[in-house]
Amino acid sequence: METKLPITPDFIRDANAPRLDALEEDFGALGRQLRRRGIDIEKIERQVAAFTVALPSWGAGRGGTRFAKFPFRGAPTNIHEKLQDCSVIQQLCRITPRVSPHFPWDFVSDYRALRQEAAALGLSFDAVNSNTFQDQPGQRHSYATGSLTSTDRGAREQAIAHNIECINIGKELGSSAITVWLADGSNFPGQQDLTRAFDRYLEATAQIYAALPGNWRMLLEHKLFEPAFYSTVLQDWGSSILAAQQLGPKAQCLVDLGHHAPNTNIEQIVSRLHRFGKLGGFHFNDSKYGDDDLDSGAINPHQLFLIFNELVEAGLNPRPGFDPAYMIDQSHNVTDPIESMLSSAEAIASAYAKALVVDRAALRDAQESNDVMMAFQALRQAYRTDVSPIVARARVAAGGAVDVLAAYRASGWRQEMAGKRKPMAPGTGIV
Ligand code: LRH
Ligand code: MN
Repeated sequence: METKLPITPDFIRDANAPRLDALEEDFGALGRQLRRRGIDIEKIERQVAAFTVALPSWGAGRGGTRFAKFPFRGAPTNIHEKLQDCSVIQQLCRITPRVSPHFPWDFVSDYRALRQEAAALGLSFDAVNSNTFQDQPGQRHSYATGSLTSTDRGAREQAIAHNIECINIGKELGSSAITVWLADGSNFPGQQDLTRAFDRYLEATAQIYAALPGNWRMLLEHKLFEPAFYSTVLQDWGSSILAAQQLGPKAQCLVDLGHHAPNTNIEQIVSRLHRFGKLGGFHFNDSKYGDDDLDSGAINPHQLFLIFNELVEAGLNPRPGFDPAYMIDQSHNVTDPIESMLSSAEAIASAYAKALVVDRAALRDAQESNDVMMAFQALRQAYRTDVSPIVARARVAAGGAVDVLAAYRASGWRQEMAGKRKPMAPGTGIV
């Protein structure tokens, strides 16, 4: 297969050349610091090099809110252009080799061709996302009062059929999971019977579950509120794990970091879901108030570290089916989406690397002996460790850039696309 990568490897090599000595110096210094702590930096670098996170196709475009969405020049407006931009991100950071598509936003006529197109750009496809939270032109049954949980049988069957269509598309794309997030819920007390709505959810998802190929997973994505503002059918991890246990082993829970009440202890939810073998994956982002879909690690990098601390513990104590799908899910309303996803991938890999340098023996001893301060300090020492030389060196070894943002800006990619791509239309909403 002829590869046509957006940025030439020579460009990246030339961009790196003046930065390599400093990187080696910083890596060496960190290596000596970690060796004093009994930690082998090469081992950490190998683990970081093996880490990957998927990009959301919808994150490559301009995001917006109900109030407005502000176009920018060179924005991608279809899946082909979004794959090009995702390839730029992968070329520079080397930890985002997969794209999670969303349907019908990414509908095309030939999915085999799309799979080959992605492969030529160094990309493959992660979990597919269904969409029964918007009505499409000419749609027979509206989702205004629900989709899989609607009291209208026609709407339920239409939503089930759409999810099965997404699975069939995913099979052609080489995916092995479907993420199901529902907007279904109510805005008024009494509007919906809370129990019957959940029963309809279980019935409808069971039909989607039955259509899953042997090796596929169904990732249930809970969310506390929005667009429903009184009750959401799958509102939290409790409802999600009950549904996943009822559905069967192929059903697991997906944790979108923005889908919880402020100050929720999300790392504890991660530990609970893992304990019962239902930790299926993540939508990484950050938030200060609601489902703000801000860049990962931009608001609360400590929470991201604590989540990866639980994931490292989970990796040391695996349960059946422990293979979380790591994906980003963000809305880029004011930044260049490529820069935001480069910055987010760095933040996510850094949180993982910090969790890998936790002195687990010291932590365990302090926990068992209730030495509260030393237990906290075992995590804090790792959190304040600047692991960026490890993340950068692993990236360069894989053909990426030392300084991803500097390399991206020097590439002139966005300006080049501004000259080639049709302008995006102003509007509102997430895509
Ligand atoms: C819902 C959600 C879901 C996606 C959508 C784009 O808030 O997190 O994962 O389908 O954003
Ligand atoms: Mn999400």
